[in-house]
Order: sequence, then C-alpha cells, then structure tokens
Amino acid sequence: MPEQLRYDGRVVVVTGAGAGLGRTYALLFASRGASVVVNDLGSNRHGDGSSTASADAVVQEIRQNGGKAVANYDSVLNGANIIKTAIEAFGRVDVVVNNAGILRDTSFMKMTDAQWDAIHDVHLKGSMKTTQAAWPYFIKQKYGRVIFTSSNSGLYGNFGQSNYSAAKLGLVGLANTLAIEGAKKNVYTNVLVPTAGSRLTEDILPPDLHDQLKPDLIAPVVFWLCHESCAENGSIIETALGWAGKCHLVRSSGCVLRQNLSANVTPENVQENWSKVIDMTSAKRLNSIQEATGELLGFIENLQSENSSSNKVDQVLTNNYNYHDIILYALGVGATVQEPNDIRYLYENADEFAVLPTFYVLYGPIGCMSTSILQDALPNIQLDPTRILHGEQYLEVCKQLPTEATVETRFKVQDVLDKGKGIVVLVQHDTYNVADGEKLSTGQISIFIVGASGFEGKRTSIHTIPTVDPPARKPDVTVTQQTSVDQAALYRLNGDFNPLHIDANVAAIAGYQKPILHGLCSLGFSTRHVLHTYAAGDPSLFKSIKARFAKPVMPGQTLRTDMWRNSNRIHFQTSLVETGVPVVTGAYIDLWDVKTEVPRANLCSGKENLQSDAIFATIGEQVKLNPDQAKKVNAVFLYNITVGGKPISEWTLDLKNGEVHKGKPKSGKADATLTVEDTDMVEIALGKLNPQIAFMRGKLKITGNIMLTQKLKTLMETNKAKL
Ligand SMILES: *[C@@H]1O[C@H](CO)[C@@H](O)[C@H](O)[C@H]1NC(C)=O
Ligand SMILES: *[C@@H]1O[C@H](CO)[C@@H](O)[C@H](O)[C@H]1NC(C)=O
Ligand SMILES: *[C@@H]1O[C@H](CO)[C@@H](O)[C@H](O)[C@H]1NC(C)=O
Ligand SMILES: *[C@@H]1O[C@H](CO)[C@@H](O)[C@H](O)[C@H]1NC(C)=O
Ligand SMILES: *[C@@H]1O[C@H](CO)[C@@H](O)[C@H](O)[C@H]1NC(C)=O
Ligand SMILES: CC(=O)N[C@H]1CO[C@H](CO)[C@@H](O)[C@@H]1O
Repeated sequence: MPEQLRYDGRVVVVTGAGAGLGRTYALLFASRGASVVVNDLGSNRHGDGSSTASADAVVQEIRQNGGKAVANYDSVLNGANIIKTAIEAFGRVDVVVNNAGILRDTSFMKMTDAQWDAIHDVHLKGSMKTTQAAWPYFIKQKYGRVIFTSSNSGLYGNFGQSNYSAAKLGLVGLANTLAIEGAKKNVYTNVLVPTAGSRLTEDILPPDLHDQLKPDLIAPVVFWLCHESCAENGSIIETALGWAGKCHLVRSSGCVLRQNLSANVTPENVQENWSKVIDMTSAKRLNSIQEATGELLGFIENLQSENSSSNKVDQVLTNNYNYHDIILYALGVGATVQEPNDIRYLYENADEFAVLPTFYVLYGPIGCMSTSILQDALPNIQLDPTRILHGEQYLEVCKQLPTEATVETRFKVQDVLDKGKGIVVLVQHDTYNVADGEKLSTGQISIFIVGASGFEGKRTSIHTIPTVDPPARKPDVTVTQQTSVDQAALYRLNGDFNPLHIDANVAAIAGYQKPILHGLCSLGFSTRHVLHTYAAGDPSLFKSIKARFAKPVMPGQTLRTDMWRNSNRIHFQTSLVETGVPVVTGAYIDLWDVKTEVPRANLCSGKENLQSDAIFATIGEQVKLNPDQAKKVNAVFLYNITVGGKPISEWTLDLKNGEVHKGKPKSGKADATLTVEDTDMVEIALGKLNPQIAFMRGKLKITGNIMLTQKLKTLMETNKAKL
C-alpha cells in the first residue's frame, strides 16, 4: 500500500464549491488535511440569484467532520477577494481549483453579446482572475497547482453551446501558456474535462450508467493532479465514470504544396493535394511551438535542396513477365502447395491465379544494381557492392496487377541523406503498364551505404516514408515458417544476383559467416503470412507495405511473423525463431479491407504454427512417464485452442487411458472442454499466467465439469519444470 496522499498544511481554494463537483472536491481535500476556501456565489446553475447558504452549508459539513474551511461568496471575477480570504484565514494558498460555471443554451443565431460575455466572464475571465491573484504567492513559494475546468463541448463542440464551448477551449489555451510560465517554479497547470450528469449525458447514456456520473468518481483525479507529488503539467485530463485519460492535439504530416522555393501555391495546388493535407495516418503530437515550427523549417530545407536536384526521372528499365516469373517469385518467398491459399500464386491454371502483390519490389534492387543511378547520385564516392545494404522498402499497388505484362519502371533519386554512419539514398520506383500507360505501383527503396559519409548533407527528407512501431501489446497472431537452406539460391533467380547472397567469399568480405538471405525474400514470407491471416488470402485486398530490414537472415532459419491489427493496418515484425532476433521491424501492411472469417493458421499444415502444439507434446511425454498421476485425475479434457478468438486446433488430454492426442476424444465425450488462446495456453503452461486468473478474466473458458479441472493443476505444475 502506498502512503496516503495528504494535504496537511496546504491551502486549497475551490470555486463554485457550494454544490456538485466543487462541493465534492472541497470535502475530499478537507478530509485529507487541507484548509479549504469554499467559494460560492450562491446562484443557481443558470447564474441567477445569490445566497450565502450553499457555501456555508459545505463549510459547516467540513467543520463537523473535524476539517478546516472558510466560506467566500465573491464572484470569480473578483478573484482577488477569494485569494484574500485564503491569506487572511490560513496565511497562504497552494492550490486553485477553478470550478465555478454557469450554463444557458440556445442556438448561435439567437445569441446576444450579453450572453456571450456572461459565459466568458464566469468561465474564462473568472478562472483567469482567481488564478492571477494566487500566482504571485505560487511563484514566491515555488509551489502551486492550478486546475481549469474545461468541457467536452469545448474539445468536440456541442449544438447550442457556442459561447460555452469557446470559453471552455479558451481555458485550454490559457493552461498551455501558464504551464510553460510556471514550469520552472514548480507551478503546474492542468485542464480537467469532467463529464458529470446532465441533460446531454442523459440522452447518450443508459439510465443505470447515467447514475454512475458521480462527482465522487471524479474528485480523486483532481485531488491527485493537485498533489505536490504529481508532476503532470500542461495536460488535458478527461474523466468520468471512474475512468480518466489524457487528450491532446495532433497534426498530420501534411504536404508541401509547391515544388520549389520560387514556385507559388495556387488554389488548385491546394485542391489537388488536399487528401494528403488531411491524411491523419502518420499524425503526431508536437510538444512545443518550437517543435511545431521546427518541423516546418525542415520542409523548407528540403525544398531548397529540391531546387538543385531537379524532378527529372533518372533511369528507366523495361521488363516482361508472365506466369513463369510469378510462380518463381512465389516459390522464392516460401509459397507452398501445402497452403491452399498459395495455390493461386503457384499454378497458372488456378481459378484465381494471381501475382503476389510484393512482386514489384523486385524492380527496386534490380534497378539500383543494373543502372548507374547510385553512382550518378554519388559522383564522389567509390561504391563497394559489399557495403550497399537494402535499408527500407515501401510499395503501394495502384491497380490489380496483371499476370502477364510488359512494364516500365522509372527510377528517380529523391534524396541523399547523411546518416553519420553512412549514406542513405532514397530511390522512388514507379512501374507502368506499357500497353496502356497506366501506373501499376509506386515504390521506394532506401539504400544504405555503410561507412560512406562526411559530405555533411541533410539528415532528414520529406520523402521519407516512416516505419511505424507495432502496438505495445502482445501480438494478436503469430505465424512461423522455416526458410530452406537454398532459399537465397532460389530467390536470386528473380533477378537480384548480388553475390552476397550466394558467394561465401563475398559474404565473408561483407562480414557475414555465410551468404545471407535477401531482405525482400523475408518480406515476401511475412506478406503471405499477413494476407493469409487478415485477407483470407485475397491479394486484391493489399494496398501498401512498409518495412525496415534490421538484421540479416541465414537461409534455413525460421521466420516468425508477429501481427497486430489496427483497423485496416496490420503491423508486423519478423523475428528469427532460432535466436529471437527481430529481422524486419517497424513494418506494416495496409489492406483495403480485412477478412478474417477463415481460420488461417491450421491451413499451413506441415508447418509448425501453434506454440501450444509443443506444450501438448510435452504433456504427452509427462503423462507417459507418470501414469499413476494421470490415473488419479481419471478424466478426459478437450482443449479448444483459438487464435484471435477463432478455433484453430483441438487436443484431447485423455487421463483415463493415459493418452494425449490431437483432435476430439476417440470415444465418448470430454468431461470438460477448455477454450483458450494459443498464446495464453503457453503462458499458463510456463506458469506466467495463473489459470484461475485466466479463468476470471475470461481468457480460459471451461464448459462441463469445472471442478475436475482443479485436479489438472498438479499435472501442470510437474510440467512447468520440463518446459
Ligand atoms: C450562451 O449562448 C447561448 C446561445 O448560444 C445562450 O442561450 C445562453 O444564454 C448563453 N449563456 C449565457 C450564460 O449567457
Ligand atoms: C511543465 O513542467 C514540467 C516539469 O518542470 C516540464 O517537464 C514540462 O515541460 C512543463 N510543461 C510545459 C507545457 O511547459
Ligand atoms: C519550380 O517549380 C515551378 C512550378 O512547378 C517550375 O515551373 C519551375 O521550373 C521550378 N524551378 C526550378 C528551379 O526547379
Ligand atoms: C531556387 O531556384 C531559383 C530559380 O532558379 C533561384 O532563383 C533561387 O535562388 C534558388 N533558391 C535556392 C535556395 O537555391
Ligand atoms: C471452441 O471455441 C470457439 C470460440 O470460442 C467456440 O465457438 C466453440 O464452440 C468452441 N468449441 C468447443 C468444442 O467448445
Ligand atoms: C506531395 C504532392 O502530392 N504534391 C502534389 C501537389 O500538387 C501538385 C500539383 O498541383 C503536384 O505536382 C504535386 O506533386
């Protein structure tokens, strides 16, 4: 138990404390040792009338409970008087909770100046006046906490509340600046966005939940935010129903609307680029005005260099391909006749014969090796093939890719970046169908040239397509597949003949023990895994892919693709099962649509996909070794193993006959059925997840004779040691 948070010796001012939230705050602060100034004008919630009764009642209640409080009846516009009350009664002030407010709604059209001013006076100016009166004391004593009460009407807007929402968001701006001005003096300002019961919430929430909009569930959040041990500053905290979360503004990565510094921006440029301006997929929070402006300056820096390197296409390559190339590529990236979804990539007469969408990534490395594009971009650098690495790759498919075509790929160096330890060259490669001139795909390859540097060029580029880290949670789905020792030898036939992937001597010069697998080959494996899992194998759902190649893979190693779904974006990371080392990172595939109806993982039969299979194998050995223990349980359990909630495999633990086998019981019915996610099964077996807790959290579902499962515990305990 942490020590109780206290306010002994502290003086807290709460405005509008005669009722509702304010009253609850005042009572809580006082109950934990604070001396409280209970301010209330005594008007009703529409701001009319005045009486001293409500503040007095709260003061009396606090005193009856043994606390210290005084009343103040001033309007918050006379904030100086409120603070004066604190100083006169208690000799100091430490916390100001600006809570007073009134509400009167009509539509914007009908609003008068007086209605606008009344709202701004109480909410914005009143909070300012009271806080400003306390500020000199805060600065002098190097301690102070301020709360402004905003509203989701301000953050999100609300019909009929134009004056109110404007004033409420005004408080956010005020807090943003006060947080900066007070930071060095330990004076922290935060905005609270409480949702208390009101007519609005009555309409939205079901009645039983509506009763949960209690001030008691909000007050502890304010209490913590104002405590001396809380370092939060300049934040917006939303809270209600016993929940709290932080809010902030984000900005899209936007779009430069002109080609160079001497070009103008026309309204049509804006129109044409609008979808990029408002594309929030890579939106981020900017933490300060310096950071926000700094990023813009970065764009201008890029524009300047754009001035010199013209927009011309640097190289063009023409290729023909047909079913032969498509199948070879698919085999190169692990497609197998054992996986029904792969047949479409392997058999030209299959109904849905198709190109694996990452096929066009092939043209990136081929173009960079077979043309002078890199040398032209780096005229003063001696290029050594063993020092050239494929750093990152992006590919977007614009149209359904034909299974046979003559295509033209246009290459353009977008930027050359000095990364200190080497140079990064960004090359855009766009592929067009020669037959009709239509663009089929656009790609970007980032080439890393190890050791080359010192030209003191810029470090960032607007052309960079960022990788995105996966969510912090455990992967939603995992698929593993072993590569063949001949994987690189096979993959080369797609046209990337870099000897690093086949010649032991070249590999040694580059510092590898053995020839390494092509990064794009691993990427092809993971692309298949993602499409199998989230697109029901349908390649036409593929939109784009981005990935960073972090570490080499040796042919023969086993790839594990960990996947996380975030709407239509599937984040993934590929790691080596043998070493646990991540090899493809920051990666994602964007899909047009997600299709998960078909349970996927069991279709890759022959490949070991489920981690729980190994667990059951071990349990099986254990049962054979300890037949007596198994006999004691004398029951049949069916395990229903799921991945992403879909049943994937079944195992029978038959302790009557001392047998563990895949599938349902060979005769009769199971005494109990246990449904559990593959990953949770492993956690339970490893002793990392307590089965009882798993059961209570709904991670382990049991039907049938639950009591019998208690007896399983001993068996599992013995097992843990073996795993
Ligand atoms: C705020 O404006 C609305 C009209 O949008 C008005 O009905 C309401 O009375 C105003 N509030 C106050 C306190 O004047
Ligand atoms: C608030 O104060 C903290 C602690 O000094 C500081 O880290 C933070 O940057 C400040 N916030 C703002 C918005 O200035
Ligand atoms: C700058 O952009 C304009 C408009 O796109 C173009 O006409 C002009 O040639 C460009 N100038 C340079 C120096 O690239
Ligand atoms: C960009 O190009 C224009 C037109 O050639 C030139 O006037 C201008 O000085 C250049 N700007 C920079 C920063 O090089
Ligand atoms: C296995 O789990 C799935 C998903 O929870 C469920 O729909 C199915 O009924 C379960 N099967 C058995 C035999 O309990
Ligand atoms: C980044 C981007 O798409 N820029 C485009 C903005 O619009 C102009 C035409 O108005 C295009 O030339 C740019 O490519």
